[in-house]
Amino acid sequence: MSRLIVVSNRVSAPKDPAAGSAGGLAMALSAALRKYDGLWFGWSGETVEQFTGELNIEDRAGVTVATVDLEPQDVDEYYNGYANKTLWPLFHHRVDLTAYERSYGEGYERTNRRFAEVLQPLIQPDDIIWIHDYHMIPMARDLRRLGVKNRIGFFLHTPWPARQLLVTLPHHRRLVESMFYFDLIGFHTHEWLGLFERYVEVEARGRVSPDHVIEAFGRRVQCGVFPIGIDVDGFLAARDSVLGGKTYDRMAASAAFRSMIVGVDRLDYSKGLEQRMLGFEQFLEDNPAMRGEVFLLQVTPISRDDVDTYQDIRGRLDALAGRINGAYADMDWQPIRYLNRTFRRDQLAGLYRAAKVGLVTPLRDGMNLVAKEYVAAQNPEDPGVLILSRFAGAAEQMGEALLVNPLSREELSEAIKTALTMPLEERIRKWKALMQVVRDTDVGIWRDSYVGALKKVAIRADDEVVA
Ligand code: ADQ
Repeated sequence: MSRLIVVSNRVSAPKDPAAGSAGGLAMALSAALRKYDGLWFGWSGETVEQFTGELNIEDRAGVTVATVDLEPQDVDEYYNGYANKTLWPLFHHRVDLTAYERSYGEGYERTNRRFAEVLQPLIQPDDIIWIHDYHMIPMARDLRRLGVKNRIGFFLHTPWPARQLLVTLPHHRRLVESMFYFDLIGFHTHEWLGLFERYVEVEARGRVSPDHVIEAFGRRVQCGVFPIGIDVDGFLAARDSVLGGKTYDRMAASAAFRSMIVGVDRLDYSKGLEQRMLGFEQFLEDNPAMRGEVFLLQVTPISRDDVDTYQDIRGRLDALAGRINGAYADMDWQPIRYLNRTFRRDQLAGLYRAAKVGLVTPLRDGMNLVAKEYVAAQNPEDPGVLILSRFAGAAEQMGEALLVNPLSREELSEAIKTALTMPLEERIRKWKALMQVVRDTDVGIWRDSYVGALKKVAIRADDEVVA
């Protein structure tokens, strides 16, 4: 039987799955891998003075993980640099925040080569390799150069950017060309796949077939859409656990006759947190009679704090929450409860369940799992309402949510009012449709359909292209 080797920058299989971790990729992959015979390979998160390529192998909650330490320079240039300061903002349409440093690109390529060199001896002939996310785009090319003939797939967890933005990246063609060493490239949505195809057609004069075989740079690659989701049964079990129930009761008591709106996001500029707070402020301004009756619980763990843009936005959010609370709070009511911490999965599920509204308003997001978690946690007899940014990948499937433009504070204000006053029958009708989507895109379905497609790819990246 072939093994599945999953590769991602950070290997974050939690020691206790119920504890969870604040990151969509980590949650999805640890749920997906628990059922597979295989290996998860990536960076340990640690540094050593000089790179040795020595592997640390251990078992974490049933998942075998193999990690390697990196040099501080790799971490600066590859991880904090090219991945987090260049590709992340660029792929989230933030050219204004994108760093175009040559040394970052060089560090990125060097570190990917190092990963490939360490992984290659672990690969057995029947293994299939599944590489994740923007940190690892060139790695298939590096593995092929080392003679690896196995099936290698890639999945992008972020959006793919519009061509007009991607061309601002020096060496953008080199980056895209390296993707043609994979056998299968997966995206969350048709929109991201369409943007990738458009880039290839215009910039590389490539050809796209109706079944998404893309031919360019003298090579061919199969592409496809595989929308990620959550571990639905696991999440329902977390909601119905003792701690899930206790958290629900505690929040219901604390909300006492007030409606809770919940937001749960890593502290990241792509999540639209400032715009969300401003939209909520607009709602308070527009609806004086509802002040005192509603509050926003915004749970936002600190993320990527080594990168200065993240420190900047953290400062701005602290100030904004403080200003809105200062302006609107009363002696027994505060409009925004802003928390920089993580919660266990069961607590999170209880929080979602107690909230009348889930406010998920990223400015750009590959998918967004919080939208799906919020829906899954609802009480079917009296469900809350999901407000969802039209710019999240999830909006392509979750059209029954209240879709908003997160940049418009007026739209946000109106959507909050609509959600809070929505009749029960309409809430139930919308929730049922959304819950069906959540079930149809369960993380197990995502994993099996991707791996199944990778095993079946007919035209291999190594096949010669006939002109
Ligand atoms: P993220 O940008 O991390 O993921 P998202 O999909 O919303 O975004 O996943 C976040 C995960 O972290 C959720 O499972 C959430 O419950 C958890 N989380 C957030 N805050 C938390 C807290 N305070 N305590 C505990 N858990 C918390 C990236 C892409 C997304 C894509 C995923 C998966 O940016 O677009 O959906 O990968 O592909």
